[in-house]
Amino acid sequence: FGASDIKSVEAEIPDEQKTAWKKHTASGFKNKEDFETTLARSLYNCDEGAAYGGTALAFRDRLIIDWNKTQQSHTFADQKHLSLEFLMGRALDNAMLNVGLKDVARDLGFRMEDVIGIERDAALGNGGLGRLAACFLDSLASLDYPAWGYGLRYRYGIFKQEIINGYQVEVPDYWLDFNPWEFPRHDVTVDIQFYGNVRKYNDDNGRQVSVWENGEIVTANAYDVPIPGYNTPTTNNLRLWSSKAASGEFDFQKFNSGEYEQSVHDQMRAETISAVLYPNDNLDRGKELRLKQQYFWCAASLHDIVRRFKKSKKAWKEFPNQIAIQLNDTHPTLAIPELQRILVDNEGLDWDTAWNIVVNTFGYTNHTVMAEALEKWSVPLIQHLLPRHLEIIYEINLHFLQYVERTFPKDRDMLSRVSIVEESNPKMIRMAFLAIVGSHKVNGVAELHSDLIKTTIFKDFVKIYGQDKFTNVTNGITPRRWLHQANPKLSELIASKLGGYDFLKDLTLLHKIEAYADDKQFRKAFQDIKYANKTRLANYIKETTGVSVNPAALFDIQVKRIHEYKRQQLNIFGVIHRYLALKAMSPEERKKMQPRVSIFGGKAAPGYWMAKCIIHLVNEVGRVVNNDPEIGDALKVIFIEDYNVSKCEIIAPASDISEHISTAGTEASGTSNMKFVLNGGLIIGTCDGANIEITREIGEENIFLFGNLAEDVEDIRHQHTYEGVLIDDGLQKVFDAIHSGMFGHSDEFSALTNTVVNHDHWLTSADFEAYCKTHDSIDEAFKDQEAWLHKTILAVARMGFFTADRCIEEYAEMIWNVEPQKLKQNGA
Ligand code: GL7
Repeated sequence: FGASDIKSVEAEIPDEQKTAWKKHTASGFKNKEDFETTLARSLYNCDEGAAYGGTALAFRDRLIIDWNKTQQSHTFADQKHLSLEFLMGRALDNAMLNVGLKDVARDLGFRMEDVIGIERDAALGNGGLGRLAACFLDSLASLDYPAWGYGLRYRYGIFKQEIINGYQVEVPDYWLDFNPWEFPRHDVTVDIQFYGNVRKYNDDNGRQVSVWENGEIVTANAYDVPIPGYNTPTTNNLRLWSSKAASGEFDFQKFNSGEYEQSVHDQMRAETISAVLYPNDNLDRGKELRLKQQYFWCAASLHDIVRRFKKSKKAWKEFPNQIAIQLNDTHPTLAIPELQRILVDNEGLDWDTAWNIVVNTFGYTNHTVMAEALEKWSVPLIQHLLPRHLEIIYEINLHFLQYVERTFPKDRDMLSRVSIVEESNPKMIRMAFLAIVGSHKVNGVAELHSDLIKTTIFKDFVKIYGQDKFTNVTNGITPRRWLHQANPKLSELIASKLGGYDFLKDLTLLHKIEAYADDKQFRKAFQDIKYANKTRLANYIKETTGVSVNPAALFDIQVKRIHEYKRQQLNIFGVIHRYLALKAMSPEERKKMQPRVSIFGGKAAPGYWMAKCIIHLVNEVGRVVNNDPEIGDALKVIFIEDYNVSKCEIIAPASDISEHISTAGTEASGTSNMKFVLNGGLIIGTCDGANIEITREIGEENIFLFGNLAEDVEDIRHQHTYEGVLIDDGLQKVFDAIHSGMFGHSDEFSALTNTVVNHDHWLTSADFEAYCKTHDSIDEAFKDQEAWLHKTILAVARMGFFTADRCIEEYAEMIWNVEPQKLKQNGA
């Protein structure tokens, strides 16, 4: 093709594509060669895969120019976001929308949805925590903040979920075979050390010097991913590290001495570090390889940051003014002793000067109060893997405890309560405590959560450091992906009333659509869009599960990681309760009931037995209910396989009701609650996480809250322990049905029912009645479609607060002390 005459090739191109090509060539590509190299083949033999590849490469090239300009202009002063997870989803659609050329691409002659649908999700995260990091990158770039994300380039992201015979089966997610969005930086490598020993000596000035020596070296290779801002040339960078065996003398020696096999083995061992994302959400499992991942990534990132800082030739005391590092949960906490090590051991700063720099550089975001998710590492493991870091952690702890002792001389227990080193057997390092001590600010992710950390797990630290060190930044979502991209028709409708798309950068402008809540034409359009989105999901459900669902039914959706605290079990028990009630009715009575589709989706961690039982029960209930001829459209139960970011883009716009029903006090914030409301769905929820602020913003008449309050949960658990669990009557009927074998062999579900009967730690029984009653009132409310529509419009109009842009502005002002840096139009 490359050498042939354009005329002869044109003859083979289908007409519609030819016109598109011509138009596109005129508007984008400079000449035939430019076109060929970008698309890497001609349009005439283009299938959807090739169309995706070509379009992605074309847009990638567009991004590179702005990316380079941005990186040139943001030389030294930046924020750095250390996150083990970036749940990015697909890039092409987002790149097209942010760059503003989606319409050009549409002309290429393919259905854009099909081309976009070819792309694999970049699924380098588990759930909300990883997706939050991705939303923040979008906001940072869109608001012109100079910022980098640093993460790991996992070869395998979160596993793909298949449902086989109603059970979850995990399949590896090898997503890298074609990834046009990453650029290997062969010149950016860092050697990372593990194991070895610490040698001490006194230098000429009598100062003790520590040298970490011997051990094993693994090389970190940088891969960069451009992050385009919306409607701005600012294009930031996400740097992901990949592990490789260190090349150099050591390997050569082995190779030359005939140990070829051994050198291959070393290679594999090294590559294992960045091979796989740990699939646990809100659970800590202390595995050595995970600690290796953490250090590998922290050390590579800090080396990179320090290297760039040193180029500026500024004094070390300037470091915290130039650089802010935000720790996404405790996973990057080793960055604290690592920076202290660099400053003291490598750069020769004295301890206190170095420590001052460290503390002023870091901020720590806590994302959970649940004990099982709080990271601890055993002292012997750290001693073995990172001997110098353990010394530094002990020294940090010593200085800290001396300060505590001076300040609270009478509180004898205080020292053991707040010590970074837990005096257990084996001793454990409490990473959250290390993160607090090593940061100048600590924040929670919703008001209730930020209050809870101050009154429970970090109570003593508030006494020690004062209130000011602790703050709140309520989570948010990017409206570019979660409104404009996922729900283009709604975005367009809003734009038509607000006179353009400014609201995508200032979401508070949404409040202006409140004026249209009673506007006939607007209401009709809004309702039609919801119906179309539900139809799209119904089609997807039909294609993937074979079950037909009626788009006119009430769509009730709970999609998120499967976890006992998120209480999908409460939901499915409620569904069974509804099914039993329907079965007990006469056909006439049944006809009067509000038809419902209960939709579930989410992955269980592979080792989380109870979560897998829940998935199995949902699928078995679906099998029975969906095939019950008496029930028909009155109730359908769907489990959507392999829930991920791109599926959420189809699901979030299609709900009437979504469920955010965690045991009060356990869900730090939740972010899908925001996505669903922003897309015109109401929510049923507990008084937990961001639900509380959503209620405040949208009005309590527009949300369905139920259940015990966080402040009462401990007392109820205490009661359960000492007086036993009282099983709700309705729930007892559900259990009886399960035990009767209605949904398959009841042994399969005994763990699920027994845990409620024995402890009810998650208050499933305690909240069951209120939950079912609230669903009844939802049915009632949904019958009045006019009033329902009014509620949903008001709710959308009032969601402005939940943009991730607001979060970034709060972090920038309260924690990083930075300002945006707009690129000049000429890129200078
Ligand atoms: C989480 C919280 O569980 C979730 O409520 C919150 O919205 C999210 C982002 O702040 O962080 N904490 C956590 O450990 N995971 C979360 O998703 C995995």
